[in-house]
Amino acid sequence: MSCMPSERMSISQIERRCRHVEMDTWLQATTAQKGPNALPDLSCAGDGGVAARERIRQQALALGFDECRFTTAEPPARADALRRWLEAGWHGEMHWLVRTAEKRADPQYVLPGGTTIIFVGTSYYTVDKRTPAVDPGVSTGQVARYARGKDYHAWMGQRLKELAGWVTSVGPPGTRCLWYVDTGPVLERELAERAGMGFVGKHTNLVSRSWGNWLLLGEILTTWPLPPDPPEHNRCGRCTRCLEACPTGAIVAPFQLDARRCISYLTIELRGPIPESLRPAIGNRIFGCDDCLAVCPWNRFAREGKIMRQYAQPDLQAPRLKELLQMNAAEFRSRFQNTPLARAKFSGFRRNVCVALGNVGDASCKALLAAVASDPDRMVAEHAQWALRRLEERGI
Ligand code: B12
Ligand code: SF4
Repeated sequence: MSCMPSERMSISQIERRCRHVEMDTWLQATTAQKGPNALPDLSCAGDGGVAARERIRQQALALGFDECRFTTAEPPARADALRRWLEAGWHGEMHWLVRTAEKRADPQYVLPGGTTIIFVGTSYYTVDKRTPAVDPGVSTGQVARYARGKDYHAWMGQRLKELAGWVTSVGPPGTRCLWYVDTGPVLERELAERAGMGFVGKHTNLVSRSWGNWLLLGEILTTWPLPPDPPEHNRCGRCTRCLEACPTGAIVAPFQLDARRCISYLTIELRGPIPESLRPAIGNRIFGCDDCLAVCPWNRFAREGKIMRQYAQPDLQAPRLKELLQMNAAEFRSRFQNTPLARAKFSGFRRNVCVALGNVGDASCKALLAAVASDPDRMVAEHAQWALRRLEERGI
């Protein structure tokens, strides 16, 4: 019988199936001692924890993650870079990064007594494969690839929670675990590099030699001491493609991103008006941006992941801008509430759509923009007015 559990199996189903695998003699031995319903005993670390680490990795991959790697819970060596980044004000209005800076600089503040960080990665490469069928005359918007589907915080989080529960139950007595997908006070990219998942590229994202630039990260901090995997190191060489590709010049130097210029920040995190000088460069990007990731030569190794496809939403491949601006608040909620797009909120999302319509729209957008130009939401109204001026500048 194969030990390739399907993605929808629960931990106990995976256990039941794996228990029958001939090759997994170690697991057979533990279950034989403890009876058919017992969890394997991973707590004895006579081998320095190597077998336990490999069993956890196997479990993570069985749950659908594409990567699982381990590092210690020691502080990130480049935590000073975060402090300098915050001092320079490059975080813009993301004040929560200031509030959690101390924790980000040392995982001990997050999980006292933590010894190990288990990183998981999911490739989101799949969703970009289909070419959307759109009428040539219709203006469409671009949504960042990671966001063209159901919210990864939910579906990665559900699996990570399950993995963390299992690790807690099979670890030494008293094992504690904390799991996060994106939202934890953890310098994920640097620590994932230390776990050997990939390297921090000049655009500041983690680049994998197996998956390219399209990995989403999550992690479990645990008190269970497990041996770390070997770290990765930077492999950019002389390449500077990502710095040159950024439409707004946000990557001001290698490894230095001024988030206030980054289209991802401007269209997702920023709550107020988008600085006028940056609006033309945003083009038709209505949520996030992939330009620095897409040009990276390491994408030749990009591969489809195991789970993202089932969460893809084809209607986010090339959504029609006019339709988006016609939605009311309730329609916005019902269409996007389980997708990352909800983060921009109704007001921010309409602001983004106005900018895109100004940049790529045609004459047929004018009446709609004129109506929105007197919207009760003053920020949205101002962006619609800007879009009308921009259309004029473009000779429309
Ligand atoms: C805040 C945030 C943002 C902000 C700021 C981005 C940034 N670069 O910091 C904004 C909104 C702009 C953003 C955008 C995006 N984000 Co974001 N974001 C985060 C978040 C929540 C915190 C990041 C953080 O701590 N920033 C502070 C800065 C200082 O940290 P840093 O850049 O990692 O700093 C390190 C490097 O600069 C490095 N460094 C400094 N000097 C040097 C020198 C050398 C030689 C080297 C090697 C390294 C190095 O050391 C620093 C400290 O470790 C993380 C989740 C998390 N908890 O980590 C997700 C996260 C980084 N985001 C993610 C994604 C997917 C994106 C986008 C691709 C989304 C999109 N398509 O629009 C873009 C990418 C833009 C970009 N080029 O970074 C993923 C990245 C996955 C990956 N493979 O790397 C993360 C990890 C979320 C997740 N769990 O998957 N994001
Ligand atoms: S595009 Fe080039 S410089 Fe940028 S992360 Fe990829 S390899 Fe490094």
